[in-house]
Amino acid sequence: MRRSFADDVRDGLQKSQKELQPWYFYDSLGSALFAAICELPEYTITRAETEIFRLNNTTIARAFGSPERIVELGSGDAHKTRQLLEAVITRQPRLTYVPIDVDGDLLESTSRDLLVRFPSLRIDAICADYRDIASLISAGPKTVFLFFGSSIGNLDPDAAAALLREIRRILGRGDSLSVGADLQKPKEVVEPAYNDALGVSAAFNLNLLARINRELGGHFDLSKFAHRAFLNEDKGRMEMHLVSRERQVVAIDSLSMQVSLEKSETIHTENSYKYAESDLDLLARDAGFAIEESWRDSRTGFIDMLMVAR
Ligand code: AVJ
Repeated sequence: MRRSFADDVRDGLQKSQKELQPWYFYDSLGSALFAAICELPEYTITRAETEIFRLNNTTIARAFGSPERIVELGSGDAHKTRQLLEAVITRQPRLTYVPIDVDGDLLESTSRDLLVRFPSLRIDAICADYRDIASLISAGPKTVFLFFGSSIGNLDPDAAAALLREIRRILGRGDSLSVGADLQKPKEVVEPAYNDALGVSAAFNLNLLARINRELGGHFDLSKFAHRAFLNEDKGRMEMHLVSRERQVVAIDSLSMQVSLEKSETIHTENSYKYAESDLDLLARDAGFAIEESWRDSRTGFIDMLMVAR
């Protein structure tokens, strides 16, 4: 089973390049900050995908065939998914939706909303890390997997490939997986999305330290850390870090741990890979899928793909 927040914080802060995993951004405050990021003019991903679903929801729903269940990895507030669910339910009232998310409160409120809006829908919500998919979902009825919003960008290429192979093992031949990915774009466009003028991305990043303070008895002084986000062109990814503004030692009570940071030392908190279309093709093929259809937004370079299990 997946390790705990405490274990991952302890391990991550003992590495030579300190790191915290991005799945821990999403406590209640973190989910709210992420929802705010989605509204920012600099952050294009959410609007791009919303446009794709608005223009193509009936086509996409038709391409799903007639699934018995739709499993969504990292469902969040399922805002964009609503339009798709609506299009699917119009074709076939009977459907089970299986949202998987690490934020239990959000999962519950979203599920309640959807049940009211779609009375014929059945929901089996799972509060978990979607990387444990193999132990959460068993093979069986005709299934469609959804992995939207460029969540795949958080995974290193090897981990992304492994996750897609696990999904493939659950699916039957002809079942599909729909993946949304942010395409490569110039530094001048992609960096501001993670360095917005309002400072919401900075707050989202710093909230990870605030969460350690709240849940693990940490003593991080947030004013002693700066938010840094930059495009790592060699690796094809945006990186987020928290930079120590001075040399400091921080106690985390419930881990009985002292964290020493040099001035300018960083804690690496997130990677967001930006894909080339050719990489996506390879990724799909290696995992046993074929990209049968894909939809791009009109302005920013975002793609939603329908990968069909071969
Ligand atoms: C939810 C992983 C797609 O990487 O763009 C937004 C998270 N991090 N701003 C992304 C995020 C900083 C987001 N994903």
